[in-house]
Amino acid sequence: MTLKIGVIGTGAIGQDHIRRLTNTLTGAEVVAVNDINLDETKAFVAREKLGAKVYDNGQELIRASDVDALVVTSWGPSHAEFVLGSIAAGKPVFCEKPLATTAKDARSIVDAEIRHGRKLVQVGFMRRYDAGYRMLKAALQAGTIGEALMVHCAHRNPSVPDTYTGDMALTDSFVHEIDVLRWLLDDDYVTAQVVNGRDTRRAEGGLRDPHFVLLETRKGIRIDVEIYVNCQYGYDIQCQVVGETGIANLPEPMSLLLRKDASLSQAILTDWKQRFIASYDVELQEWINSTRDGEVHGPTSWDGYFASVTADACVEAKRTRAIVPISIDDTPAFYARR
Ligand code: NAI
Ligand code: NAD
Ligand code: ISE
Repeated sequence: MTLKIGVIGTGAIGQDHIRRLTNTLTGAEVVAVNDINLDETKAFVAREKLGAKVYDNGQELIRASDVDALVVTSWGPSHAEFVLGSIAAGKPVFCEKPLATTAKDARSIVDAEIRHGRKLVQVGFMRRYDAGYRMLKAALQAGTIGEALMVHCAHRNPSVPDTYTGDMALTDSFVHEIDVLRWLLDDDYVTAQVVNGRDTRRAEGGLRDPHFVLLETRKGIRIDVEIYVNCQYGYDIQCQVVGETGIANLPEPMSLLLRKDASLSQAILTDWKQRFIASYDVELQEWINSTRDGEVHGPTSWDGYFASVTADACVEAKRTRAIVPISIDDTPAFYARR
């Protein structure tokens, strides 16, 4: 059976996901699309020669009888409304990160899903599907470097658009580290601290940039993450785990090592779309397959809620300059890790 998908939000990643669902992956067909920017959606559907029907209302698209499952790739603040709509319709939904822009909204999704009684939500934390992060996790599980003690990370974007404002470094970018490190270390966070240094002159509209975040886990592991979203030189994701008997680094993306013009050089990517291109494919193919089999298995709405609680704690830590506790209920049995 082909999974008939409705996509809400046809911006940067929405268009990318529609292309991969249509041209790269198997078992799915995009039959419906919606975006508040209707003209651009219609132009995109025509440009790509898609057979999808354009809806002028997201909730109407969710309820459409020929839509089996939803992909939500609209602006973050609109995610909660569409995920809740999908749960109310009893339809599986893949929602791009963040699940919601406040912990309160994320919690309402968790509660609605539990009331519904079956897992319907998967959150777009695609780094869990990245071959490099999977190698790191396998090494930790095999005890290759003993127990993890500290983790040093960097999340660098060359620049960000005007729509990137306020605390999005924490709620929109850092949220990837929040999820992937929790998965990597099989641990939860207990405190957060945020430090701002000297701001780059490239940061506009009152943005603070860069940030340092310090997290402490239940097991006592210390994590530091630099988030620098106007670094200019490239899109660069670093992760180094310091263990008792060695150090493991996230592999660099493959690229030619050049000896030329009296230089030894290696290109650095500049676009997040390229850096995790393979992970998005694996993530969405697994989502299609598990949805067709009856239950989604990827990052859950509980993972999305945990990420929102942690991001909210980081925003408070930034504002107060204090070490902020991260407290959350135990994982409900409904979301027990497989
Ligand atoms: P974008 O701004 O290019 O696209 C968002 C689209 O959503 C726009 O076309 C906008 O018109 C539409 N939209 C906003 N509110 C809507 C609503 N209420 N109903 C229907 N359409 C609505 O943004 P981008 O970069 O594509 O990001 C979209 C989402 O994907 C965000 O949640 C972002 O955090 C996430 N994302 C995830 C990435 C990843 O690596 N997993 C990478 C980039 C974005
Ligand atoms: P974007 O701004 O390019 O696209 C967002 C789209 O949503 C726009 O087309 C906008 O018109 C539409 N939109 C906004 N509100 C809407 C609404 N209420 N109803 C329908 N459409 C609406 O943004 P983007 O870069 O594509 O990001 C979209 C989402 O994807 C964000 O949540 C972002 O965090 C996430 N994202 C994830 C990754 C990742 O690596 N997983 C990368 C980029 C973006
Ligand atoms: C964007 O929304 C993403 O999700 C990218 O993966 C991230 O690196 C970037 O900082 C976000 O704005």
